[in-house]
Amino acid sequence: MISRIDLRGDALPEGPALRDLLPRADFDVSAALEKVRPICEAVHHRGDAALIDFAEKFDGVRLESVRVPAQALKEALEQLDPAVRAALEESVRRARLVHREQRRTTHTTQVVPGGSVTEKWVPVERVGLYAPGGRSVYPSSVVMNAVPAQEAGVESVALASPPQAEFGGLPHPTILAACALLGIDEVYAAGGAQAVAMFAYGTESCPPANMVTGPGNIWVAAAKRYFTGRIGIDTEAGPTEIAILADATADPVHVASDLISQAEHDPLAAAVLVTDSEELADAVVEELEPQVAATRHVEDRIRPALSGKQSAIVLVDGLEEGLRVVDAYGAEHLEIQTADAAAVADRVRNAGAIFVGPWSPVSLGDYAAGSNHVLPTGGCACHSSGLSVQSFLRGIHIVDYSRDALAEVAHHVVTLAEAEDLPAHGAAIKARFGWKVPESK
Ligand code: HSO
Ligand code: ZN
Repeated sequence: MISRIDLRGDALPEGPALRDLLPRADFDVSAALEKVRPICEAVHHRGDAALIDFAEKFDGVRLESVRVPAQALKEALEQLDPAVRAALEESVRRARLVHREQRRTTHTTQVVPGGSVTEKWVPVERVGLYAPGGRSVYPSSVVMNAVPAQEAGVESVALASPPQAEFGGLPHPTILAACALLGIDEVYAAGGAQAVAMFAYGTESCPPANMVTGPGNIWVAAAKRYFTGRIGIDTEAGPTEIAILADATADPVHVASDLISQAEHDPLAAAVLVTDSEELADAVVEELEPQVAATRHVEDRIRPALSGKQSAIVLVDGLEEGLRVVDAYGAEHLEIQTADAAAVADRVRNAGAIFVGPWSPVSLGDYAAGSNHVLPTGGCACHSSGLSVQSFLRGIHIVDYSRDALAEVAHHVVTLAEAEDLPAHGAAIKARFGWKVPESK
């Protein structure tokens, strides 16, 4: 059900060569770009009419309007299962605790007497959140996107989610209920690339947004790439990944269940176990079969995910090598199931989020740890972080120098301007001092 990659014996290769030995899904966003271009341009030129046509074509429902009426949001929350409501409320409460502490404060550096640089943190004005429909109806992802945006102080937060034929063309009721719970009252029934285009260009019913965040399928990822530069995005978000670094002390029952938990998302989801213990590897393989057989999304997602080329058990010579492997892989989620797990976790450099020890499974982080579950996939953890308050803020430098403070450094500015063959830059300084470079003190 899951392949093995045996890296024991020879020394591990360095950098990209090591990465090439590790499993990863094909998720070719650039190939999807050409397909989303006409969709995006149709929304540009025909606005709401294009969104309504795409809903009919892709979602099988003819909409009267793309904007979800306030009444539908209210009713969805009223009809939400009270246990789900309580769980979502706790998820929101914990996420707010963590994300509130990520807020940045304005800071002024007095560079010289009379010369200061202030860094002022300003939230993005308007953000469009995306919540998938179909196989992945995740109210938890509404929480994970909305909470950091709200804690950052974003004034205008709208959400789009695909229209569902079985709910009369509205997005899924749990998505609507989550919006109502979070105070998001501007919701659109739009899915896929066309929803991203709606936010990027704006339509008659939806004003344009400065940024789009949220998970989605390859079409959503491709549309985000199409609009990069015009709007801000979080990440392109590929299929979910779990890597587990485990030694002989790990419990194979936990390891197997955690691998399956993320394989449950998608046939392209990745489950990777890195271990120096062949006994653990064997015990996990033995555990997988009965646990897989006992769960729900077996044939459509879990089996293809575990047996796909993106998943494997990687055998290494020891913990040091294991750490090199997980760093080269840069997993979206990394569990550390070893002796002294906290110390091992502290040494990891590349991961979207790290889950320490036997009582911190990824499922906890998906819903209720307080951490964010919108995380970099596909190795992007080597250069990017997950969604946070910071994602929705811009740090603006405010430069304020007096005459004396400028005079003091003027000769350096003029010298560098000359060195770069940009004399007009230097002249902008000299013009302020009778066209002369002030004497340096
Ligand atoms: N593990 C997914 C998020 C999620 N899990 C939503 C359950 N619902 C990507 O981090
Ligand atoms: Zn998950």
